[in-house]
Amino acid sequence: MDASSMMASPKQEIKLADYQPPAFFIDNITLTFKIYGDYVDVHAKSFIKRNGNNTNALALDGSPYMELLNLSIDGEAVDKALYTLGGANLTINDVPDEFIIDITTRLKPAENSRLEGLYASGGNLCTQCEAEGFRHITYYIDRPDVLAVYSVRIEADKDEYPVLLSNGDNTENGILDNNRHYACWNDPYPKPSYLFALVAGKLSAYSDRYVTKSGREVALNIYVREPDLDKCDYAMQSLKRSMKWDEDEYGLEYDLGTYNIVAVSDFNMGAMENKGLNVFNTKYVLANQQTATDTDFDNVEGVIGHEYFHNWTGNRVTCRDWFQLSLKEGLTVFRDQEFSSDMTSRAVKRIADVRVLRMIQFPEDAGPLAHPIRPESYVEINNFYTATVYNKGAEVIRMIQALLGKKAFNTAVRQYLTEFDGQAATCADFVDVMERVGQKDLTQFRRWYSQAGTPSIDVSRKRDGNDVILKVSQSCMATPGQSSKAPFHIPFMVGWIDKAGEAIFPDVSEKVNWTENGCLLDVTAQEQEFKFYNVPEDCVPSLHRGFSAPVTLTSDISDEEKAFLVSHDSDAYARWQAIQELASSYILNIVEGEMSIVDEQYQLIASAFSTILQQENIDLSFMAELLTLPTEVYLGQLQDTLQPDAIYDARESLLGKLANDNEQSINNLFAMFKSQTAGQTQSAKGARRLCSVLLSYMIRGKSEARDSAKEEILSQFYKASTMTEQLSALMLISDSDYVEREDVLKHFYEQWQTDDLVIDKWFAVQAQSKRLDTLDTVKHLMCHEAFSYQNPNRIRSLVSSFTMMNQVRFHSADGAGYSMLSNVIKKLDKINPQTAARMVAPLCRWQRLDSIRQTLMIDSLKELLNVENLSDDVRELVQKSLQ
Ligand code: B3K
Ligand code: ZN
Repeated sequence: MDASSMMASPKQEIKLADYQPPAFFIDNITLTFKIYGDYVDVHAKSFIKRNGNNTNALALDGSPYMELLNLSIDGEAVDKALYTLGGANLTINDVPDEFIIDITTRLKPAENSRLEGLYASGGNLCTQCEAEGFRHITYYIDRPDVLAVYSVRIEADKDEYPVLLSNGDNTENGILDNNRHYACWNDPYPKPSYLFALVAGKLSAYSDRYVTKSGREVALNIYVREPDLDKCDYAMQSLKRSMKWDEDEYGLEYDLGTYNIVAVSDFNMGAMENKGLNVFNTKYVLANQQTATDTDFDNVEGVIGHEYFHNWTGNRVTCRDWFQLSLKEGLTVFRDQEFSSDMTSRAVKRIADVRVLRMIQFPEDAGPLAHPIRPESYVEINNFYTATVYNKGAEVIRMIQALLGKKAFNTAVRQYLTEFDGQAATCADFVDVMERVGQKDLTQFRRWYSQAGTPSIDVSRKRDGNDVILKVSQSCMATPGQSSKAPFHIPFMVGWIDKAGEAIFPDVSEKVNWTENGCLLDVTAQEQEFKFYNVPEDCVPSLHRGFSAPVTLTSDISDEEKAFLVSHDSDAYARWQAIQELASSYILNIVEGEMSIVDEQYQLIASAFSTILQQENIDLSFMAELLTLPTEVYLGQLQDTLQPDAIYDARESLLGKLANDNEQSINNLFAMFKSQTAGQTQSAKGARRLCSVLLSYMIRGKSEARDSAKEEILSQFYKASTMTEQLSALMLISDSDYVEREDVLKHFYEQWQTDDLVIDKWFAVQAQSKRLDTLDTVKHLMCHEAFSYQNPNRIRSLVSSFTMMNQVRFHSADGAGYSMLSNVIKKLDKINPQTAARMVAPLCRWQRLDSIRQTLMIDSLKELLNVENLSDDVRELVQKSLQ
């Protein structure tokens, strides 16, 4: 079936302001899945009750991808005259106030390349129902404020589908005729349809158990293909750590006897929190040191934690409607970030989260697709699983925590979960509880939910005798539909460092509390002054500590003061930010030809850099962060008009200068830590990370040094005992013009060709290469036997790695990168519109480019609009970006 040609008319925009409670509720549903060779019959028996005394017809959501075999109400077949079956819904007139409806549908999972609803992956069957996938399984009131108790029976051939899983606990299993068997599952917790899941296939379980705080035993299983069983342990340990962390931190225990996770290779997103039966992209489950990098391990832990934490924030308390998505996603991202911080390094995790926000969310907030964390309208909800809803949403929760204090915040979260348990709530419900329990006025703070755009803060200083006044002003750029913004309530963390490098804690004009992290200023007005009393001369303020709000900052802090902060600030984020700002300013000055100040700036950077290289007793991962220059994408955002080539060149020249001027200390440090890279401890991980950054400098040193770095890299590639080391060598080689390059890439492919996740890395590494021929390589790789449009991981590893992580080559001046992307989107849209839509964003940022590139990008977008039967998913984004 061609997906798009079957769709009815284009979807209409849905508005938050139009929300109406459902006309009917479904309290209970019993589903029977009969799985046969090339189809599945689904029988759904639902108990339906009218909500109040409306006189509406029963409107059920459906889809053109299923066949209706039977429809009866209270045991009687429904007369054809009483219902209308459109492409995507079923309306039944004259239904009673309470009744049982029986619906049988037939599905063809093997034909489902959209990967929503019931589909096949590697011969197994699985489901993805969030946001609106359940309507592809049966006709239903497919919205999150309809919560039902689900009982599921699955029947299938014993040999083809030995494992049969659904939500909740397994209640019965048995044998049927014709080599078939069945399994029954019951989930006692009422849930919306988006949390339904079913898996059937040939899978092996990696099992363990967990005893909850109150002594209940939970069976834990991770289901994978048999050969992958040796890659499940880290995910299992992460799951157990998550369960313990949620008990310790929020007093939240798991509530069923079973927690199942299934890993599948074909998945649109990272993972899905279905109650008691999470379905995961293999990328976030399978990991051992030979095949997964340290970053992969961190991602596994983060995503396992994220889905587990949804059991309370999302499942026990769900969302009233999809506009409230950040209620569960922002809060759960915040929880997984905190979990990962507690398991690893808080400083490094915070920096990683800030990087993601700046690389993905800030550009989104500054472009034509900007929307508040609680959007006001959408055409295709799948387009709103964005960095804004997720990551800015998490920052908003983090600000609430800062305003309330951690203790009161945790109490308030527990109170929210108690009050709304078993219900579908709104963001406003959440903030109301925070305000009441935390006893903090959040009236103005609520604007974070309704106003889009990244606020900018500017800070300047004025000395007044012994005192210093910080003048803080805020503004926020216009975003689509919001030309002017009311001021935000911004928690702004500030500290002071004296000239000896020690923290001081002066009294402040406003009522604030000092903690060891600094003092939190309530920035609420467009312009505001804060007076700090008795601040000695030469003290330097440390601003925006811990990245206390998702804003950009400018200030009158001089380059010398920034260099001082790099060496002396006790706040890790502020230290890192200070060196980032120095390096950014230098690189942009080079780009702009502001040569008069760059020498002086370079001296400051070089001395800060050498101080970092010499620092002892420092977390090595953090040291690696401090030595990593701002990315090209970040630098580009600081320009009014992006100059991709000039940024690349200037950044390269700074890397080269630093490599040359610090050759000896870089080599020494490398030699020292190279021997400490074995194992999976935090310090071994840190040593690997640091060595990888040091190598990236070593290859840019003087020619002799470069030769020995090359030897080092080639030997690291061939001898590596971990994927982290092998891949970091491969990335440098892939970027190079070494004669060995082709052999190395071939070797890697042959070494790993049976491991899909490693082959994804092989594609990604080539797509990220800064070589001039990379676009040709990408096009060439699209014809490779291992490339497939059907598998989202593969598409992302080749195409998105290029379009999102290779700024200089994607924006090649002839527009070839843009037409490549638009051709991929066209083709993919027919197969998997959701994944196609997730690739559109790089083209939408055309306003940021020069006029020649703008025209080329707009042409590529317009070409997409001309595609016959373009999906709602892609059309919504393209249209918005051309408005
Ligand atoms: N809730 C899912 C995302 C579903 C995406 C649907 N397009 C994963 C997560 O955030 O945990
Ligand atoms: Zn989530």
